[in-house]
Amino acid sequence: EGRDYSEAVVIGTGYGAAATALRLGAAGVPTLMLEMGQLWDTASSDGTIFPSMLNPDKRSMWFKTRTEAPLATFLWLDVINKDITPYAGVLDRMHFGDMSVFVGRGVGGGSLVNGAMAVTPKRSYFEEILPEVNAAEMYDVYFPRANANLGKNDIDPAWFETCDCYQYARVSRKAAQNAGLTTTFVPSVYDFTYMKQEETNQVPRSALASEVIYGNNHGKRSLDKTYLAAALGTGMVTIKTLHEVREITRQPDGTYLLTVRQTDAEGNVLATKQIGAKYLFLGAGSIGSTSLLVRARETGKLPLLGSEVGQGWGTNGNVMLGRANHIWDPTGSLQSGMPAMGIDAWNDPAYPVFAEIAPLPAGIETWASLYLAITKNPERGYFAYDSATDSVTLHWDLAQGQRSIDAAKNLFDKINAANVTVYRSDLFSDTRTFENRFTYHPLGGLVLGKATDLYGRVNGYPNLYVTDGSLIPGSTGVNPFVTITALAERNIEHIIATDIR
Ligand code: FAE
Repeated sequence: EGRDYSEAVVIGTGYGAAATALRLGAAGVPTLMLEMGQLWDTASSDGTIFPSMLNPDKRSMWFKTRTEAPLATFLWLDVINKDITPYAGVLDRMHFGDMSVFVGRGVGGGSLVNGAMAVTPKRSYFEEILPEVNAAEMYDVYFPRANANLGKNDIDPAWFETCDCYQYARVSRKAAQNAGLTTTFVPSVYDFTYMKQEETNQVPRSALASEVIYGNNHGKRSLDKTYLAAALGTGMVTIKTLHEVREITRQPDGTYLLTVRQTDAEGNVLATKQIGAKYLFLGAGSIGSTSLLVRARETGKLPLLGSEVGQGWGTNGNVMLGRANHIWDPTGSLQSGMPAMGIDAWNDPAYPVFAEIAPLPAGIETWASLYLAITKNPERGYFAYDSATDSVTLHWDLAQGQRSIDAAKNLFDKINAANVTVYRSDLFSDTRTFENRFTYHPLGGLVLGKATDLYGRVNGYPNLYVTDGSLIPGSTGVNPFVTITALAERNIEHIIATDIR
């Protein structure tokens, strides 16, 4: 096989990777992005790029024989998941013992499948989790820069009060207010102007057609439409899809050499390539980037990597739960798949919680209110190499999630008491009311200031950088992509000025 070389290589095309590639391209640095998933820009024979959640097909998930939606059941019935053909679909669910992790696969990473909530963390909490980062600079420069480039927009509050598709959020707001709690609007990178037109049927529906976790056909400003489009626009950035980085080594001249597997969308291996880089940026996400470096250390390919590589992983305290509403409080059969409101109980002294009011877009009345609670949980997992299977696994015990359940229970017991309502126990395959065996928000593994210096430079390896969610120490207190993007903006500005130019 021929050997390719690019001055800069970025692994992955998620938030950290996309911000990094744009700045490298704008600085005139030839940059190659390697993405294991597909480019999602072509409609299938049914006229859509992505399938809806109500009728998933092979495009929905990454090489599975059956879909694995977060809600396993409804009225304990296995009506949610469907058999599918294994394929390079857009949503992956990776299983590690007691924990499974949802991630996006494709050009745009998590931006293709996520709920588009664009939340800037509370400054006091950001200062707590990353005390060595200059918070004034982050809040004056990099958070605004990230939000502007991501296309953050705010809902029209008057429309929120009257539209059908947020009745579910208004019902949950009322229940929270009855318990004396505070709710807040959540900004989005889904275009609220488009959503308004969906409600009145002026445009094809997407958020209002049960499209979220398997992709949105319209309305969403995913990274392929924002950062990555701008990066390609510099003329210096190229993206290779269905290219999975398998191995990283360093050459005697100090450049990096990647072993990359090219496949087709059915998973057949087309080629194994060697690709060289002077500057190598890891943007494969918390699980992807950490796995690459843990394996490189344990197999002797990058032996100088330290013991902090693979430590400090957290779930952002994710817990999902449902409440049953009274018959006179319907949540509506039309629900926007993009959340627009949260319950802000982060100031609770014992149990800080920021709970997203989530949709349950079943297309029928369910009398259920769904939530994704983000809690403050100090427990951390770690990654280890298993030589028998030559793979890296995440270690997280179910017991480590208890603190998150306690926090969610503390909040939602108050809401149930004030409204004389109960939890739903039919949603998570058995009768449990709190589901914390998965996370949408994997964070950490290559923590800033521990596995790397304070700008994401990997300790021991010049010109090797981490740009993604693995830098964040397990928690941001809110949905993480704005934090990941802003930190990447901060780091790459410094690295271009100091190391590259
Ligand atoms: P990420 O976006 O995961 O991108 C990594 C990319 O690297 C992916 O495209 C991978 O396919 C690719 N990759 C991995 N390994 C390799 C390899 N070896 N070779 C080549 N390519 C590779 O990384 N966050 C919010 O802030 N708001 C939300 O509303 C929200 N909702 C979510 C809903 C769902 C269903 C999910 C799954 C996540 C949600 N998140 C949300 C989390 C958010 O999407 C996530 O924190 C970011 O996408 C993480 O960004 P990274 O840059 O770390």
